[in-house]
Amino acid sequence: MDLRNGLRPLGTTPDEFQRDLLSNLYYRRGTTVESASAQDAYETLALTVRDRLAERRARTAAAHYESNPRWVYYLSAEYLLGPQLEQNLLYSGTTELAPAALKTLGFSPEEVAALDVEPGLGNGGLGRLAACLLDSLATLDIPAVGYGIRYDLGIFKQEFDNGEQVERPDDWAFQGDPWEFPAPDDWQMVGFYGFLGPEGWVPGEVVHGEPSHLLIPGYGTETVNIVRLWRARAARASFDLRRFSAGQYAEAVEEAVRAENISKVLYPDDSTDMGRELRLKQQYFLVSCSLRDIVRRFRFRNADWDDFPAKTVIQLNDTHPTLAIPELMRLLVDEEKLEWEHAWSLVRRTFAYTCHTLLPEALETWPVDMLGRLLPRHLEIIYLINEALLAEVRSRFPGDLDRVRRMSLIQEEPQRRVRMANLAVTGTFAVNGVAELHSQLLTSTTFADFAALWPDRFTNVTNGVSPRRFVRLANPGLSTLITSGLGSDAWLRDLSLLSGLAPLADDPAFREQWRTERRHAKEALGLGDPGAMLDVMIKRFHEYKRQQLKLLHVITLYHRLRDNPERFGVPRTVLFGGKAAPAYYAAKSIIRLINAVAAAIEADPKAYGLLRVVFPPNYNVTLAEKIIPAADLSEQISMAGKEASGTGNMKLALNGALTIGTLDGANVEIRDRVGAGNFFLFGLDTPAAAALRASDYRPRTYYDSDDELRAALDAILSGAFGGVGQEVAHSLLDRDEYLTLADYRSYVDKQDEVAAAWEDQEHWTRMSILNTANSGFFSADRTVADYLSRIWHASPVRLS
Ligand code: KOT
Repeated sequence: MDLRNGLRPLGTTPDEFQRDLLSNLYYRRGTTVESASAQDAYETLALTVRDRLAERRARTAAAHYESNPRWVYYLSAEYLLGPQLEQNLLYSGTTELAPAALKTLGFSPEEVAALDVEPGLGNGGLGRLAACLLDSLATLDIPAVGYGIRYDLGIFKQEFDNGEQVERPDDWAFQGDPWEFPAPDDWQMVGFYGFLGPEGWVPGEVVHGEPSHLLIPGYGTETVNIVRLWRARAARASFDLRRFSAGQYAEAVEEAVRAENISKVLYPDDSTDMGRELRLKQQYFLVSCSLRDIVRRFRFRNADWDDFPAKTVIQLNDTHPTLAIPELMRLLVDEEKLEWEHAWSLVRRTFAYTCHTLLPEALETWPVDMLGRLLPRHLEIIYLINEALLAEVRSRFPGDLDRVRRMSLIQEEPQRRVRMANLAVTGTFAVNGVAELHSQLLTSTTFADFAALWPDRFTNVTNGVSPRRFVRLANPGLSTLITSGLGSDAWLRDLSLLSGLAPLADDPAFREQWRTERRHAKEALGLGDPGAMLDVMIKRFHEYKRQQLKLLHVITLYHRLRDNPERFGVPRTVLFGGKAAPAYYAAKSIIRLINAVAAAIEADPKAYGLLRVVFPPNYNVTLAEKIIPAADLSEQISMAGKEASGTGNMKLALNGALTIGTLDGANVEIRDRVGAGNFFLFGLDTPAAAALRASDYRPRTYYDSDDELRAALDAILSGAFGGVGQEVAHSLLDRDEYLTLADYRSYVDKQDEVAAAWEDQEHWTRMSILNTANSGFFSADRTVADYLSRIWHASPVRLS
């Protein structure tokens, strides 16, 4: 087959690229060189780059059609894709061509790159993981589609007003998104509410889903996959001309507004269950549009439903898309008229579920009343699934009523609610956690009952990150050094090759170069003295992650330098980055207090040149790519047993930061690989933390017995930081849910070891190189390879 359909590929010479850029400026942007704005230049460059990927996309689609492969569909309510321009330049091989071409339009690459707005369609780790997995799926030539929601407003923009977080809307696509291909012809219809009549479900409200897609190119291969994002639109006829003519302008568009609100805004929540009807509507909207699209695609090349599970695997990114299970049952039973048992066997062989949490409060449940009103047929289907589940439990564990109660899809007390995680485990053939420890804890705690019933269903797939985005693009200087050290850039597609750097840790000349590159990255970040240790804690704000522990350490360092500036030791810049959910008041108080402590230290001349706290607002992927290469110390200090995995920990270690951390999430695996001697471990482990939590834990005993801890908390309580943060101190002294005070001494002492290690820069550099060299396992390519061999069982389709 002619995969190019007779099309000539776009040119790869500087002249051809420049000619295409000009042509796009005239014919697609509709302007001229003389009148082009920076925005014109940016959008024209984006189109010129996008065309090169679109050409590969067309050939990918043709090859996929030809081979009728098994497809991986990734369903996720969030994608945190990061800025697109530099990635697409790299992946299309045009990075070198762009600057000269832009110059003919009169613009610098920097001013144009600054206009590339990142689509913030996710909150944090879960959304960024989805983006890294799509990158690796394309890189490994796996036929895959990501499905998500095209929120008009992404994760809010964080500003500080008097140190306090304020949230501003993130109107990311206000100027239009040059990377996006609308596909209005592929619209789907989604029903809500209504009733169950003799003919089945009659929805009371109907909304259209209109898709658009972004290109997901593979690196070092021709494959270009897509992520398809749905936007809610009113069904056409919903404009009420009668009301409009009568002057009721708002009422005339009411229905349209209600429909379009479904994809209006990303819920800015991380690791808690967000129980709101609009959120449930979003979830069903995503699921319903995507499943119909998946079925439509299946039908291109297949006729028999029995082939569906062999051609399709649908990965649920946490429970947010779990309604896909009853929705596919509904399509098969109500619309396709399959027998229930037949349909259930297809469904059960199609879906797999990834769990991303250990926090009980993050396990989604929906009020039965609400779900039944919004989706009456789905609730009925959930009840039927539950009947079969509970029958199986009773027959396997006769008389064990408590087990039946625990495993039921319906929680009865204090309110009847549907347990989405139980539904997800019941309707899938594979359930995975996201790090070894997490997967173990899932089967021993959260899903212990289900693991007893179906032990083979549970597995682990340790998270990973894109080495292209988080090393090559974020840290070009270090990447060049790695390539020269290894003699090849093959590590970008096989990150295990980084192990070849290990012998170079003993080479003083290489260590010198390593330090030079890391210093350049710090200078590029521009946060003052590049000789100071850059100590970073970048992640969403949550009490379990324990930014408050880092803050107590900062206050302790500050007290030490005030008492004894000559003996302070190594200069540090402590950098915090991250957002708190707008309604998470405890986390917002911690942010406020960090800013107050930063201001107090900044205002104290004694601290000058020794200690600085910086907190750049609006931490996002763009900012992460600047901070990570510059970091010396990576703070991964969650209470053991709470962080499912973490992925920032991997990005930082890969770029040569040393970790100070607890034995939590993927920290365990990072330490195993980089070596205990190159990792600063502290704190209670999971069993010890769980035991202390289960006992009569009294945080005040630590306050009473530790002078430095007491001084730090007293400083907050006495108003030393502008009277701010007293509630933070009280919460630690009275409750301390996450054992911050119990781990304080171990943490501060370990930080003293960190400082001592920093004094020996040759040794520190050795450890830094070994962190990079031994972190190749944490490539998302390896993660995808694990998903393939343990869950997806799909094969590559290569072009050429
Ligand atoms: C949010 C709501 C409900 C359930 C889970 C979440 C969630 C979990 N959001 N982000 N996560 C993080 O996912 C990352 C990718 O697996 C992990 O590395 C991280 O530990 C989770 O906290």
